[in-house]
Amino acid sequence: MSVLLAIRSWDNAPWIERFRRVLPDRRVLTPDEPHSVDEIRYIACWRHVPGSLARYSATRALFSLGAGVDHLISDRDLPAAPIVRVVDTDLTERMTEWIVLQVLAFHRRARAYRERQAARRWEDDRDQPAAREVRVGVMGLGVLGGDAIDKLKALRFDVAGWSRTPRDIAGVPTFAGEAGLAAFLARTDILVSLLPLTDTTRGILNARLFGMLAQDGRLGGPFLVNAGRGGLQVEKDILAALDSGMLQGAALDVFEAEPLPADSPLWVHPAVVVTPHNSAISDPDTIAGYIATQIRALESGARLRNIIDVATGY
Ligand code: NDP
Ligand code: OXD
Repeated sequence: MSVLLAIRSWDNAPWIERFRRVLPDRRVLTPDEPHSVDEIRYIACWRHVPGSLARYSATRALFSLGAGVDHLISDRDLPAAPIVRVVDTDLTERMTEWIVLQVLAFHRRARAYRERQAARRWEDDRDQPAAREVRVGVMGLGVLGGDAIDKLKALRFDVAGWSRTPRDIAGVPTFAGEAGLAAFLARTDILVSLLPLTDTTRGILNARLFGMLAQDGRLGGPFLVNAGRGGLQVEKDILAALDSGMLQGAALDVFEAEPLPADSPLWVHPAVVVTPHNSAISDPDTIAGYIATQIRALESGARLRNIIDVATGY
């Protein structure tokens, strides 16, 4: 009944310590510790080495240590076990903080005021619109998109949402699928992406899509906020759209290649905000507790929660 922690690109130590604390009755180990393949019943992973998990055929559940599972299901060679993702209030609220921060910064022209301050220029914008005059479009109406919408609505932004299948959200216009995309984009001044990376969403944030965003809004042109995945965005298209004025600014937490290469022009573009994929970190305390609860529930006969659908990819 051992638990394998297959983690790359994050520090292992806090995870091992937390998992051992919440599951004191079993072995918690990393792939490089001596173990037998048959003792592993659960695997918790973040960007594991592709192909390295297939041999654990006694696995009862594969847990992603994040909300996204693209890092897991891009590996076609996994043990046949359900894949469970993180759904956690702590993670959700962290994400909403980041989204609200970026939306407010674009709405309240943070960049312009930083530049004016640097030049000691006392100049205000009498045409600052109110939040209710600014249209925010959220792509992805799942756990994260839903919470972001609630908080943006509380600030009185004019919010709409887009998802794969039709969703009803009280007081929010919603659009679905390819058929609803154009109408959704045409009423969007700040586009917020909280989509998962799947075969269908890869590269969706591209020149064609930027060209469909509203150009008649109170902010003088559209902005992009992406915290979904870097694979959703075409970075050369973002840069070209910023340079041509098709986009006014972009706040990006995720990138085609991570860490963002030192020579990426995104680092120095004045209209781009870069954060290092930390808009919503996975907190070892809460996530180890969440996974331990799931393991205990499964072993006492209950069903796992938050299993992803491999067919849709999220
Ligand atoms: P959910 O699975 O709860 O929601 C996904 C949403 O995306 C759903 O509304 C779904 O539509 C929609 N969607 C999926 N495919 C499409 C499509 N082809 N067209 C339109 N809409 C689509 O995910 P979460 O909200 O929990 O998380 C979203 C993503 O955020 C994660 O997959 C991850 O990549 C990213 N993330 C990033 C973090 C970071 O630190 N930067 C941290 C955590 C997550 P429908 O409602 O119809 O199913
Ligand atoms: C996640 C992430 O998917 O941190 O949770 O990106």
